[in-house]
Amino acid sequence: MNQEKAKARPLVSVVIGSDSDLPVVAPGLELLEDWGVPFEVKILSAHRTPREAADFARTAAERGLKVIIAAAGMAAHLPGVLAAYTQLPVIGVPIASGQLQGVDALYSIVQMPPGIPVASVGINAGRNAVILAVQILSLTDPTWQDKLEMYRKKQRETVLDKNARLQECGFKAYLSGK
Ligand code: RP5
Repeated sequence: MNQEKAKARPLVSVVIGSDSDLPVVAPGLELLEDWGVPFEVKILSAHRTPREAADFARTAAERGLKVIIAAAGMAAHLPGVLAAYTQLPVIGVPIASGQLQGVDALYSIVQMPPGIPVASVGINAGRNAVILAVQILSLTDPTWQDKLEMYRKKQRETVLDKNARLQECGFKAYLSGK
């Protein structure tokens, strides 16, 4: 089963600008693994490996990919450069790094010129990028709808449990963990 999964053609590509971004996207990668979504993760830089980044994006659709998640920090041009070379949806994840801690990357990712859009999630919000990517996949494959529904159900139960505990013990005991 695991070997079959390993052979499956990736539907989602998670591209990071540097290996220093990997810890930030790791929770999202775990979610993809848990849900059994075929994915790949690559290090490609808009500035340090521009040719390889362009080649990746040019051939992404023909390799069967459906969505690209691109995470980068600082002058985060990676999502925009990839979007320039493909018509696949690109979701950008601004990474908190450098002196501006992700505000630079956020502005860089959201302020695409008209005609070449990139969807942006919040700073370091790799998990949200993955959920959005799977929502896109679910438009054409109901397999993923079940995973998304389960995830929402679990979130709902967690919040309701917390609220029940808060009502029962009051805010001071809740805060002290008693
Ligand atoms: C960006 O510059 C990367 O995405 C990373 O967030 C940041 C710093 O890169 P390293 O110097 O850690 O490789 O291109």
